[in-house]
Amino acid sequence: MAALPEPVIQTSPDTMAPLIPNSGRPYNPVVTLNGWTLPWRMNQGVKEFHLVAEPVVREMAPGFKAHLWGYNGQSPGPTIEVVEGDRVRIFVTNKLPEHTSIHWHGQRLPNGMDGVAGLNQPAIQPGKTFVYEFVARRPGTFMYHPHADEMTQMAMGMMGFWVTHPKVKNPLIDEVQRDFCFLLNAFDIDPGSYTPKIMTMLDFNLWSWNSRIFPGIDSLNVRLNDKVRIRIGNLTMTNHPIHLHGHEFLVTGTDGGPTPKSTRWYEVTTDVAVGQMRQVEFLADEEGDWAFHCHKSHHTMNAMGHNVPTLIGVDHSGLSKKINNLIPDYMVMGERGMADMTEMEMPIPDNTAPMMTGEGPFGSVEMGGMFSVLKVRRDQKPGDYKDPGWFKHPEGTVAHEYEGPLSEPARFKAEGGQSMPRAQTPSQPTEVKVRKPQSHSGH
Ligand SMILES: [Cu+2]
Repeated sequence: MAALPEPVIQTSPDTMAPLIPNSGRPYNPVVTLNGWTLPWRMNQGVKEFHLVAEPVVREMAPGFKAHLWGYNGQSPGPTIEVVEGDRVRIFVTNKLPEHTSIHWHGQRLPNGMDGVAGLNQPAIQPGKTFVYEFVARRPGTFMYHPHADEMTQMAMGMMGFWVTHPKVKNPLIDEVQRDFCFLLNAFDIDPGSYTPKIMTMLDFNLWSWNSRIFPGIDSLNVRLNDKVRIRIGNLTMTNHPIHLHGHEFLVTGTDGGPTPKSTRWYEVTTDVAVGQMRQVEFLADEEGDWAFHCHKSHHTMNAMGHNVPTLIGVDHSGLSKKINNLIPDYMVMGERGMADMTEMEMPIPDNTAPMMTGEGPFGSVEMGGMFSVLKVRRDQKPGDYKDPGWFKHPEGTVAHEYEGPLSEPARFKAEGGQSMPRAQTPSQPTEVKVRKPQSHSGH
């Protein structure tokens, strides 16, 4: 064991400052959202890292902790940053109760280093340490994750990010002032419990970025007119259309490396499919607090019961009172929409994140899950990643209530009945099935 580099353990879910390389080739380091970069040691020209696969406690949001599996104290594991051409040696110690392995997703490497247990190597048994060694041959955005009992180990949070910086100036890789990265991951943890349900295939209830959920995801803080790169890897079981407000970006890289310039066009949403990586770049030239989130609206919610009928527009006044005589705790949901739920402040089980929350400068943001904020500030210092607080809007630039007179809307006079002739046959009576509200634990 004397030859092993001592593992570095992280106990905090905070976004750590970029790790400026103090040995090896220089590069402009990334910032891992609610994460960190693994330090290394140089051993005769080889960059040596030590990953420890182990059970961890991850704070997914303030007040909500999950019992996950990860690396070096956290889920996801630390980001590994190297330079194109670096020879890399990674020691992997297994402190899990079952065997594991690590697959270096996207890398060019000798077949025996690819990490598929059974196919490329024997699995790493509990208590054992394996060594992987290869040259980081191409620059780009990568991930790592187990390739042994994969369903369990990924559902438990085992994964990490990998960035290979270019060795020399690459015509397809621009220099940027801010370079962020995070993984998309998802968990199914019942309200009030701590451990993910590993058999879940699709119906996850926690949609996270680096095992954090809004309002637990740190904001991306940049200086006005910074060139910004965001690298995203998807290790969930569904796709995520990632959407940025207030700016247009280019997809400058995928799993395969930098995209040719002829393939780039501006957009504000990019879909990241399962197992994919995307790199987006933009000029942060609009000051403000810009929402940045997955556009699937159920992915910006936290744990909730989904199997509830829609009651928007249904007048159930008086109904709860009648039912309350029979069931004292009965509550009707969402007569005007679901927003009421944020204000209801009903008691929730211990260790449960509220379904939609996050206090903004104008009230509740009514979000959860895969949501964060890009904060663009004139006075943010170069290289400073501190949260500048909420944006102070210049006078007269905030949407506000209109207080003038309201005129009657002019409706189109001949609405309907023109192009579609009425049915000649009398309509048949319709049969309606009434679904009774089902009971759900915790609601
Ligand atoms: Cu999503």
